[in-house]
Order: sequence, then structure tokens, then C-alpha cells
Amino acid sequence: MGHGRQRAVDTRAVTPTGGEPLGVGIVGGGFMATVHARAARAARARLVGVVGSSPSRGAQAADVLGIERAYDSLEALLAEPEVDVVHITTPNALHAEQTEAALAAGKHVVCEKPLATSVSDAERLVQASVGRIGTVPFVYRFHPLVREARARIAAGEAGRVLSVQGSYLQDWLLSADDDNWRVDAAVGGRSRAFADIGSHLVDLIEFVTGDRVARVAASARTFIKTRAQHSQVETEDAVSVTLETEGGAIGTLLVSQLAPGRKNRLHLEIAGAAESIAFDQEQPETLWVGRRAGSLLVPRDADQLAPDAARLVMTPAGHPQGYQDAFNAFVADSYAAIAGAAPDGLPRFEDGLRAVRITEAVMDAAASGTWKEI
Ligand code: SOE
Repeated sequence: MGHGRQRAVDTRAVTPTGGEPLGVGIVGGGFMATVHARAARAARARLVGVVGSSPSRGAQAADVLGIERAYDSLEALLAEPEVDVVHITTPNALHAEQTEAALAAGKHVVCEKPLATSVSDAERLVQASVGRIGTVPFVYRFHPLVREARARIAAGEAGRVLSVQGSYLQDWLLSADDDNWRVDAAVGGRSRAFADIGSHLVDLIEFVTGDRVARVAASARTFIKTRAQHSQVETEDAVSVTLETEGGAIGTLLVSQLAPGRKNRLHLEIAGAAESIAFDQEQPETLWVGRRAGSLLVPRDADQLAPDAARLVMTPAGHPQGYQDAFNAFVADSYAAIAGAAPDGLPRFEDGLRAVRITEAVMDAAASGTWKEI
């Protein structure tokens, strides 16, 4: 794309108030808490406190994640004046209540997706976050080559977007022996696979194309109805979606947590009138640009990327950059927003609400066998 050398913008200085590092509180102590804690540390924040699902789990998380202190309750963490921003990494059904409490305590919030398990709760959180920064980790937006794809489409290089084809496939719930709170609708919400990973896919489609999904038809399946600790599973293992966009494009999506051999494969292919563009989250070092004559693989090399993509390049070409780097960049930009900046492409609560709306429409479409408008 020949933009010449771009200097990466360092948004990592986290000093919203007079040079003090930002104080971070983490709610939850599982896999995602680890990812958030690493990202907060990379952004030079101070990891002030953590709350686990029990005091002993909180203490364990503080120890393992190197967090200063475990608090016995969310209330105690929120009463801590040194905490400026709270990261919510708990099971989905807790997000709304915990986020609302954190906002009411005057904190900024980074809340895991889905922002809430109902549209009305997500709408309330958007209202409640006015005057604060509220962000949702749609972190795949932070791969440099996703930004490159977006820049190409925005600049008109790909031509009018005609079709999108996406899939997000995993296999960690493949067997009936595999179990997790996410399978339980009372804890994870009515939708499992779509809310958990399909939400990333639709966020990315709208982010990259600049277009919006207008309506959806869908089929959902729960293939495994009994799991180790859940005798009646109702959340979907897999869902396929047919969509139309406001801009007139058409598309198909497949989201499944029962795809043998696929670990975390988010794949997106967009066909414009002049170019196709394909991105694979598990191969994020290249972007495929398809042309009738002369397709090419664009490398993650700052020299060759649009400015918004180049600024997210953390390591030189040949030194692979991946999931945690994308997460780090998301958290750094969330903190930069708290410090008063306006980073482009930061997924905010409004984007979290949008994903909840689309999830609800997909599940309603699957249940009714009819098209649903978003
Ligand atoms: C599990 O499906 C999970 O950790 C998701 O919850 C994340 O959002 C996704 O990024 C990776 O997979």
C-alpha cells in the first residue's frame, strides 16, 4: 500500500492524573483475568486488587497474577480509592450488575463480552457509562492486518463490498466430558457459541467493512445435550447465519465450538468489486488480498501498512505478534481513552450493546425460522 515508514504511536503511558500510574482492579480469577492482568501490566498500570469467586480463589489469583491485594468482595474493591478502572472477567450473567456497581462507584470499566445477557441490560450500561470510559474487548480489531483490511476498504481499494464469509471455530467443548459455566444458560446467558465467539465475528465484519448487518436468518444446534455437570444443556454448540447488510452486501457465517482440530479459528473473507480480503486470526502475520490478476499476501510490516495498522505493529516483521499483543493494544487504548485520548477503533460499550442486539436477533431468527431485523 506504499505509505512509507510509519512511526508507531506509543499510547502506553498510563498517567490519567498527574503522573500516577492508573490503578487497576480485576474481578474474576480465570483464564481471561490472566490475559487482562498481563495487558494491564504491559500498559504500565498498577495492579491494585483482585476479587475471586471466593476469598481463597481471590488470594490465589493475587499470588499467581502478581496483584497487590485480594479483596473479599466486589464492594470492598470498589471502595478502594486507588482503583481507577475495573476489569470485569466473570461469567456473563454477572457482567451487568457488577459493571453497574463499578460505574456507580465512579470507576471506568473494561467489561468482557458479552457486555450483558439481555439487550435491556446492555442499554442500561451504555446509559450508566456516560462520563466514564466503558470498553469491551473485541480485541481482534487490534491486529495490524485487520486495521489494514479496514483501511483498504475505507480507501475504496477493495471496491464496493459485495459479500462476506466468516467462520469462528473451536473444539474445546467437543466432547460430552468437556464442561464449563458457559454451557449453562443461567450463568452464561441464552446464547453460548454466538455470544462467546460469534460476537467477535460480527464485530469484526462491521468494523472492517464499515457496513452494518441489517437482518439475519439462522439455524442453531445443541448437539451435546448432557455434559459432565449439566444434565440438560440448552445453549447452542453451533449456529449458521445468513445475513444482509445495510449497504446491500450478503453473507454467511458459521460459528461452532464442536469443530475438531480448530482451536480458535476466526476466519473472515470479504469480496469487494475490485479485491477480496481474507484474515485468519490464527495466522495473523499475513493478509490475503485476492485479485483476478495478481493476488498477494501483505505482511505485517509497518513499512507497508496504513498508518492506523502500522501504529499497532509491536515487533519487527519476522518476529510474530499475536493474541496477547492484540489484547495489550486494546487495554493500552482503553487506558489512553481514560487519560483523555480518543483512539480510533476502540470498542466501547455501544459496540458491546450492538453485539448483544445482533446475538439476540440471531437466536430469535434460529428459534422462529424467520428473518430478524437488527
Ligand atoms: C473461549 O471461547 C474464548 O476464550 C472467548 O471467550 C474469547 O472471547 C476468545 O477470544 C477466545 O476464546
